[in-house]
Amino acid sequence: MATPVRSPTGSPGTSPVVSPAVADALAAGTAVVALESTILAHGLPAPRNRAAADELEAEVRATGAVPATIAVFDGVPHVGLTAGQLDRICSEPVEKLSVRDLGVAAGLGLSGATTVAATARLAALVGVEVFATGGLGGVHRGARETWDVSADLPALAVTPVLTVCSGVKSILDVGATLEVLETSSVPVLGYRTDRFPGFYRRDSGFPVPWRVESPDRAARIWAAHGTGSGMVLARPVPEQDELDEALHDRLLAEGLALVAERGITGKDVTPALLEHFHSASGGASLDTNVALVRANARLAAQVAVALSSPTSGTRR
Ligand code: PSU
Ligand code: MN
Repeated sequence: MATPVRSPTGSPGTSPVVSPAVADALAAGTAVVALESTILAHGLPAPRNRAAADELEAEVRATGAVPATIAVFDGVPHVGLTAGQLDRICSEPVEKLSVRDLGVAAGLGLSGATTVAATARLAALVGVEVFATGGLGGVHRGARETWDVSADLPALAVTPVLTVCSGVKSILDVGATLEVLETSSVPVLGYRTDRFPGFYRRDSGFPVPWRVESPDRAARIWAAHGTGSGMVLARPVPEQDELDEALHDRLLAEGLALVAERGITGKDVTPALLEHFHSASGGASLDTNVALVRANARLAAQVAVALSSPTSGTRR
């Protein structure tokens, strides 16, 4: 087992292994996009998750950037995975690792998928600035009693990474999540929208603080941000892939009731709700989910390319 070291950002853990393709790109100043693995291991069912893993990387490559999917194997974080490592994440029962779990995984030699929080942390550690995912974790409904607030929020507050996502799921308290992002000095930009996206739906019911029209503009804002906190670029699901509103509302009510009934808590809440959406919608939510992450991977790659372009003047 590798020797645990203190990372420069103060998190206990083990130095990440960077794949040759990602290391070359970073050395050359080529665009790199980090991709999350919890959506693969705990957000999408097999075998669709494995196909999605390839589709996401292909979207990034087709846009001219290098994909860096991130996960932990035998205690060691890896940035940029082999096909065999993607197979493991998508088929083996692996842990769900947030930032606090990285040191535990190192010490116990565990393998796991990384959440938004842990993926962003590891990306920042090796110098990857742009990250694509589906939805952020946030403040859960009923958090006033349960205190269930995703570690994604405090991580974005202190991690200099631009996260491209489709907002947050309506399984969360969207208003409270936006308030915490504001408190955390994390700017939230809507991509060609004035409404904060609600993952399966294009409009969560809340406005987005700022709007941008192009990847280049998002890259400029990111280059100027520079406070040490992260930034969120929220892209709504493509119109043709949006989940039907009535179906969405029914699945949400059922899912929330099911979690309460079964007494599901902690890190099992989000996967349980997602699983209910997928099984009870006959796969419709799955199509929506994959479509939005693919679109986010493409947009993230466009922003990363704009950042690394020698003529754009946006690279820090
Ligand atoms: N939101 C989604 N799909 C997901 C997740 C969030 O729409 O798969 C995953 C992400 O990895 C996120 C994590 O970081 O769930 C948040 O989990 P929790 O709520 O336990 O912090
Ligand atoms: Mn939680």
